[in-house]
Amino acid sequence: KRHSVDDKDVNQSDSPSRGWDDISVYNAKKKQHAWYQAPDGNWELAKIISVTGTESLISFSEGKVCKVPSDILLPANPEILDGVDDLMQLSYLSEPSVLYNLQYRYDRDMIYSKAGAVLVAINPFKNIPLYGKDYVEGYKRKKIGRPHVYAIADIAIREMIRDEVNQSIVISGESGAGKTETAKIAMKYLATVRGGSGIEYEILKTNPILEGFGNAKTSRNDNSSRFGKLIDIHFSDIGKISGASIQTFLLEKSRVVQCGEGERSYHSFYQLCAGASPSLREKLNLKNAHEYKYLQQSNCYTIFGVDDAEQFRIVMDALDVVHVSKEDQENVCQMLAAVLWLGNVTFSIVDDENHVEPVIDEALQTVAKLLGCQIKQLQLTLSTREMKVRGENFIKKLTLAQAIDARDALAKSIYSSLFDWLVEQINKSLSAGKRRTGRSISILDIYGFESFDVNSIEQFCINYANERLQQHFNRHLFKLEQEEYIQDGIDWAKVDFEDNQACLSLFEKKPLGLLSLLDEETTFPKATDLSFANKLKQHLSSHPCFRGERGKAFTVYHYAGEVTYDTTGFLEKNRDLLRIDSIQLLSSCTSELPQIFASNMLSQSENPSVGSVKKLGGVDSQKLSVMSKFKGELFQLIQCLGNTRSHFIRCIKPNNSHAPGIYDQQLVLQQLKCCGVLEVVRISRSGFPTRMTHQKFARRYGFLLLDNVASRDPLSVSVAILNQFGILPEMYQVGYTKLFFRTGQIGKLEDTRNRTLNGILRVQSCFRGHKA
Ligand code: AOV
Ligand code: MG
Repeated sequence: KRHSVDDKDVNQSDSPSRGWDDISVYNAKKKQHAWYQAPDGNWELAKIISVTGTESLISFSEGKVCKVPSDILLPANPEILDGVDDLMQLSYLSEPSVLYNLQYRYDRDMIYSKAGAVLVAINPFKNIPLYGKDYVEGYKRKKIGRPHVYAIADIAIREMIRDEVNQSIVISGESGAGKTETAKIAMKYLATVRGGSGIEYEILKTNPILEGFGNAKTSRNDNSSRFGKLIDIHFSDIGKISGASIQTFLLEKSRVVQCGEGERSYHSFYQLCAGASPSLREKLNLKNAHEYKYLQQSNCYTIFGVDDAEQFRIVMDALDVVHVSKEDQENVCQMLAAVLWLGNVTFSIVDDENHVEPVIDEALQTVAKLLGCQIKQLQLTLSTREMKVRGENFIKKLTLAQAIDARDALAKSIYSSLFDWLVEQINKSLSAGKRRTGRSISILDIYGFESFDVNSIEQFCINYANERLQQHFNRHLFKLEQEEYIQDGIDWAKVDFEDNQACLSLFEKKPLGLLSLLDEETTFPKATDLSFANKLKQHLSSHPCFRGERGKAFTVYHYAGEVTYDTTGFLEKNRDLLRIDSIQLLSSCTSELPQIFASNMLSQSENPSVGSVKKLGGVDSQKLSVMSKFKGELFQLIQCLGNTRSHFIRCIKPNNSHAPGIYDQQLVLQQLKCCGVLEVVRISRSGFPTRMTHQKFARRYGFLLLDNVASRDPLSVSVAILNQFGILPEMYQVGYTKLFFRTGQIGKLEDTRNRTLNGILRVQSCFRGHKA
């Protein structure tokens, strides 16, 4: 197969403009440059030496020559277009042209490019001198016009003020692509140009806190965010930052109790172990990181170039800034230590039915002390489960595996409650006493599309979220396009467009969609992962975006590619029962935070804080599952974004070794596809992507006209050119101010123009030669 992008679309489409390759408008010609795809999938630039019949002889820069079928070549852009700021300026918007242009720029440290309205940011994996005061000034004063995060942030501010419309900056990309760094760069710009009251300083300080508690070293990023984040930055009437609020999504709880080889749990644990003062260590009975079982399992304690002790101080200072008292800071540390010690709790078998009880040792005693609960009560929570059967309560004793589950569940719920509590404190501080004017810029830093060898409910949630965001993205950009067409009086019906609604309905349809069926199985007592998988196959097999797989798996055709999900653990993880035993234990604690956690958990399980969840999710609030909670949050998020004007930044990771200067074509291509950049290009290609004002067009090509044009207006000159060159009527449209062309059309005119100009130059140099 020659190209991997949108094959499906290309084949399904009957519109001539929809194909990716524009074969219809490209004839291989001698001396032209063209793209050739090598067997390894990489594209190489070649020069056409000769064309015979359906074959072309091509040569590569290293001197190699070969004969290939002409129709597998793609046209290359003229050199003059090398490294243009905006991919849409390319005459041929093919896959290799896009890849090459981005690489050309990346090699020159121009990591930011535009794809129409979208900013593409390629992670440099090194410090590049594009930031700081001078650049901020440059963008603020509009002295620099090159694509940049600063430019996006600046447009957001201007449009918010000018149009009185709230703005959002939506950042996506895969793990390690640079989303969080980009979000910080945008925040810093806003703080620098629109700060003043001091609150911007507080806002910036939320970063080390959220990263400390919500980021971890993974195999793909030493500082990987394990949650999604939306920060709304509020502005006063005079356009100065007046406050902010933060919303987080789906913290990865499982990392607290387990993580893979070479990865780490949350930074906060290592920071505490490395940075706590001697008196705090004594109070918390704190040991070194490698003495805690939860941290031992991955055999990785440090991150190259990171000083956890120093980070601890930075986080504590940041907590000062957002008005978390010293006492509360100590409470936070106490909870971290309690989680670490919980992991060290061990069990011994106490009867001949393999029931266990926790061993009363230093670990159990320390946990009880840190939480402020009775040892007896803690023991009970970790070794029994209260069950309700036919209205009657009874106590079930736990086996070792069940007890470990209970212990880990407690650790996870303490940690995620702690995270939520911190976010709440930050929000209190950032909004304290500030009057809201309603103007805001929101920045969304959210996990991108994921596809691994084995995909579980986490990927299912994340990819569903991306599917939703993608629709927002498509519709938004499409609307922008549409507006421009309509403004210029162009016939809009000639542009066809298709979005990912089908895949979204696969998820959301009621009662027979993925989410409804998952929730239904989750509440069904006898259901198993297998019965869930079978149910999906039974009801959804005819859906175009679904395919049943053997055993417990199923495949979804996402906009970014197909992903096979393994349903193992889906039901259990979706249930994530707010174990009433944990809540009881925490509410019996004398320490302050556990009590707050318990009441928050209770209120969450009884009446979901988000009233609209019930309405939107349609699920019994008593049994609010992880998925329906997430779906509710996601709907709210999309609704919020829908009320803003969005600006999109797509972060791209150029290689998997986190090294500067390496550009892996296939990896970049895959991401351009996943984050919708190629889709933007496709949407644009499906319309009339090349635009030029009548004046410019007449100026540029008017001299090619055979009859005299001096006296005519730009529009009639333009029309004369179009006629003379036989540009087919379906290939262009004439707007009030601009001409709109289908992709590739301008290339033809450029060819003629260049040939003519070269001819003139040759004649001139001939003359000069004669004179000399
Ligand atoms: P992510 O947010 O997209 O991943 P990060 O923003 O954490 O990725 O970036 C990963 C690393 O790339 C950073 O720690 C920096 O070392 C480097 N980096 C990113 N952007 C820049 C930049 N503009 N200049 C210099 N270095 C940069 V994840 O949170 O894992 O999805 O879950
Ligand atoms: Mg991140």
